[in-house]
Amino acid sequence: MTVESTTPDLSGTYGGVGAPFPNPVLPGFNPDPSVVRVDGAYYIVTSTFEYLPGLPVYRSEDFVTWEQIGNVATRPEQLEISEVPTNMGVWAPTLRHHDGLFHVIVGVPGGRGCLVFTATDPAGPWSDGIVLEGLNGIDPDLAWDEDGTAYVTFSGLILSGPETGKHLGIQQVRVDLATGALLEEPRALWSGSGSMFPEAPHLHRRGEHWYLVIAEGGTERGHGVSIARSGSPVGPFTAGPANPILTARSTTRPVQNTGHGDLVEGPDGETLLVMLGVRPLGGTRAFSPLGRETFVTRVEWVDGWPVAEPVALAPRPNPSEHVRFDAPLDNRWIGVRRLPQEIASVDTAAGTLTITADGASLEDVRPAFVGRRQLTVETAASTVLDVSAGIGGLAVRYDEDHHYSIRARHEGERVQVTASAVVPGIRQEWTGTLPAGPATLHLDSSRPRNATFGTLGMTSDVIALWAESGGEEVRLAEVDARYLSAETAASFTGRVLGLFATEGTVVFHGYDAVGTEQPVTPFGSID
Ligand code: 6LW
Repeated sequence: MTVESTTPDLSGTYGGVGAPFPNPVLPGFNPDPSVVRVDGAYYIVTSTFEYLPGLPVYRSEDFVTWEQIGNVATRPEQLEISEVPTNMGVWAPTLRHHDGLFHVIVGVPGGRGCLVFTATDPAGPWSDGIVLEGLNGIDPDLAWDEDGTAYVTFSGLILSGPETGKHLGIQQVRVDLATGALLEEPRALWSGSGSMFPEAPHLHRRGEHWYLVIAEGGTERGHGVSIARSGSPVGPFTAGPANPILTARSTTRPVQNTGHGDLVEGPDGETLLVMLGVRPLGGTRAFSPLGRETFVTRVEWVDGWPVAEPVALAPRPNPSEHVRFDAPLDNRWIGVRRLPQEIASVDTAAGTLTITADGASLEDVRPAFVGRRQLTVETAASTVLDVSAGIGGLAVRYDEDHHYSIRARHEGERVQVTASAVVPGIRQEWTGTLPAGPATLHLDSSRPRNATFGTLGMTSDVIALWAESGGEEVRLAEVDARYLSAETAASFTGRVLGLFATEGTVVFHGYDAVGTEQPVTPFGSID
C-alpha cells in the first residue's frame, strides 16, 4: 500500500529551546498517552478500546515528527476483545523501559484484565502478555525501585461486580512480573486533591523524590493533572502546593479536557508533560469531533514542584492521506473487535482492496469495516469502488450507535447510492441513482459556513454525503455532525473514517482523506 502524505516539511518550524511543538502531537483518536525516552528516541502508546490492532506505538527523535512504528497488540489473543462492550476494551496504557525491555501495562476491562506486555524492539513483536490476576481497577502504571521491586500503581475504580462504580482512590501493589502474582493486598496511596475520579497515576523518580502524577476531575471539561511526592515509592505522599498543575476547566482555551498526563525529559533537557485533550468547536456547548488527542506542554520546576504551561494549539498544517492498494495494509488500518485482515484483502497487482461482507452492518459490534483515524475536522474523504458483486461504501464511525455513511449497490443499468445517518434510536436515509460504472463516494466534514449564534453555530461541523459516476453527481445529504463527537457518543474513542461492505464483496480502488486545518477562535475568548 502506498500512502502519500502531503504534510509539509516542518523542520525549523517547531521544536528548539522554547519554540512550540506541533500540537496535537498525535492528532485524531489518541487518548491516554504514555511516553518514554530510550537512547534519545521518544515512544508514545495510546488507548484503542474496541479496535484492533491495539495500542499503537509512535516514535520520534525530536517531538516534532512522529511515525507509527507498530502496534503492541497485533494478535487478538493478546487482548480478547472480540465481544467487549463499547466503552470498554483497551484503556490507558503505561509505557516504560526497564532492564533492556520495553514494558506496556494496560487494563482491558471487559477483556483479558490487567496485562503486561514486553518487547526488545518497540516496533514488535510484543509478548503474549501476562495477566495480573486479581487487580481490580483501571489505568495501571509500572515503576521499579533500585532493588528491582516492581510497583503497579492504579486507579481503584471498580468496573465490574456488585461494587461497580465504587472508587478506592489511587492504589498500589507490589507484583511479580514473571508470574503476574500480586505480592500483597493493594494499598491506598492518595485520593488526589478533592476532584472526582483520581486516575491515570504515573510514578516518576526525580532526585530524592518519587512524584505521583495523576488525573482528576473526570475525562471531560473538569479534567486536570495533579501531583504529590514522597521519599519512597510506597509513600506517604504529600500533595503539591498548587494542584491541579494543569487544567483548562472554565477557560476558553482551544484545547480542553487536558489531563491524564505523563512526564518525560524533552529534547532540550526541559521537562515535558504529555497528555490528552480535545479541540471543541461550536458555541457555548461545543463538541469535539476527533475525540481525545495527544498534546504536549512544557513544565518548569519551582521549589521542587512542576508548574505546567497552558497547552498551546499548533496543529500541523493540512495532513492528508492518499492510500493506493499496491502493497499490504499498513499498521494504521484498524478494525472493530477484529483485525482488518479478517475481512479485507489487498491485491497488490490490481491495486485493490476487497472487503468481504459477513452479514454484519455498521450497527453490529463487528462490522465488515476497516478504517483510519480522522486527523482534521475539515476532511474530504473519498473512495472509488466497484459494487458489481456486493454492497458497500465509505463511513465515519464513532461506535455502532453513531455513524454516518454512504453506500452503493447495482440497480439494473444504474448504481443506487444511499446516505445514512445513525444516532441512538434514530436512523435516516437518502437515496439517489447514477449511471453504472465505478462510483466515487464522498464524505466531507467541514465547519458550518456562515453560521451565526443560532442552531448551526452551536455545532462542531456538518458532514456532506455525495457521489459521482458516469459523469453525473448526486448530493444526498448534509447532516449536523455534532452527534459524532467525544461529548455525545457512547464510546471513549474518536472518529474513524473507513471502508465497509454489508453484502457480497466490494472492491475499492483507493482511499483519500484530504485534511485542512482551519484557524480556531474559541467562542467567547476575550483577546
Ligand atoms: C481512562 C481514564 C480516562 O481509563 O479515561 O482520561 C478512561 N482518562 O483515565 C478511558 O480512556
